Amino acid sequence: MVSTTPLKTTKSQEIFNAAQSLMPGGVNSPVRAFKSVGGQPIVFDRVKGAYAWDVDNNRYVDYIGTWGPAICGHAHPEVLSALAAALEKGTSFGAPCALENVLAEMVIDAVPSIEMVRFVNSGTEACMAVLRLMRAYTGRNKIIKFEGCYHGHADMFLVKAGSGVATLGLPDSPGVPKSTTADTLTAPYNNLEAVKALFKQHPGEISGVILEPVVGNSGFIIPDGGFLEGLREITQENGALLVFDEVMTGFRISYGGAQAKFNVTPDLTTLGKIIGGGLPVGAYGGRKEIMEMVAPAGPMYQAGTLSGNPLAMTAGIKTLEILQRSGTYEQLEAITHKLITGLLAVAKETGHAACGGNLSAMFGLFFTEGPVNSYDDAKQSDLEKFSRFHRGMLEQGVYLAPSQFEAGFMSLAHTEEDIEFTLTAARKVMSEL
Ligand code: KE4
Repeated sequence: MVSTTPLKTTKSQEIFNAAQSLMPGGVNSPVRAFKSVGGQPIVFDRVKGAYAWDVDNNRYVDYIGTWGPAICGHAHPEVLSALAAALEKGTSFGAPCALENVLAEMVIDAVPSIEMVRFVNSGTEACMAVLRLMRAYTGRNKIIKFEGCYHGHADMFLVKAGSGVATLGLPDSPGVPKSTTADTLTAPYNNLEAVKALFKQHPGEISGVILEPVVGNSGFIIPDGGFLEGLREITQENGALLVFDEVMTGFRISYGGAQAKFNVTPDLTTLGKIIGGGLPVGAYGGRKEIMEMVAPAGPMYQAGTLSGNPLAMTAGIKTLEILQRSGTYEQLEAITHKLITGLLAVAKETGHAACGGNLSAMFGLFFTEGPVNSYDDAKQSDLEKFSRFHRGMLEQGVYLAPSQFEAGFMSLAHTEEDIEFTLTAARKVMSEL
């Protein structure tokens, strides 16, 4: 049923207003403040399966899934009961525990590039550490990242994606000294020539290339045929490392991540989100000879109080066990494809230029003819229309990422009825856009 009355969000507004004086922007992560789509964010009370309820008891079909971890559905009963049992033994040890071995073996078995892994507490931490490892292993300082790719909020990655083919990094944020980003080079995504030019300009200085093998942070952008293979060749030719940041794509694009899907094996990989099953976890891993540089096996220092804690390990183990079950990724591909093709059909029906797609349980939509192959293309799409679409869908009980420069996340809990509900809402909203 498509609702016609505006949402009652009194309690959300009260709580969010009070939060303004307590936390910067009233949030603990900027995207949650809805700045790029406008309007008041809703305050969650609880989540279950494919749904979220706000503090005014409005229900939403949730396509964010806490930004990826909830691929099995929110508050999965098997994950919750495993956590309840683990809680009896305490929340954190700060000492080795067998659960770390279990999750490490699962990750090593699943991800082609990973022979050894280190757990940390967020994707940002994983990317910070992998950058230090790239430099420690090669003895070189420069890195190449791509415009529109996000690797967490560590200084070296907060680089203004400059115009032109290749840009020496300019900090994106105050508080980041130019010296910190001077070694961060950027190139447009899907542009191998730009990468070759950088290696030509800086012979022997570039430690490696880091990228989202499928981009979720410029909106949803897939690699052109040959792009990932080309990066593999160029890095090998230049004695540099290839690093896939699979914090978002790991165990989502396939059980082995984007690297398994595209059959391109990087030297190092970062993970997060899904491997923590909703609790704080990140990880970095790769070839043993590289990973053995990490303390205390080697000289490269990295540490963390809560790294490998039993609760996060438990939630991650149970989540991967569920994902290992047969038919999982076929189900995710089928239902996500049904959603995105439905949304594109509704856009066409209601006269809006739109493009988009999915890879397994990750999807995206832009209001433009497309195709969208880079961050520059994404920025040309109709951002204002996206904001109105987002607000309209929220009013209809559908919770989409509050920024055009994010991706959508499907779960095993979403049903055909949820897709029909979403498409009915989209038809109403798009016909009024
Ligand atoms: P965290 O530090 O947020 O766990 O991970 C950083 C990170 C690293 N690499 C990739 C490819 C990522 O997508 C992320 C984090 N993703 C965002 C969503 N675009 C997290 C949501 C947020 O910032 O609140």
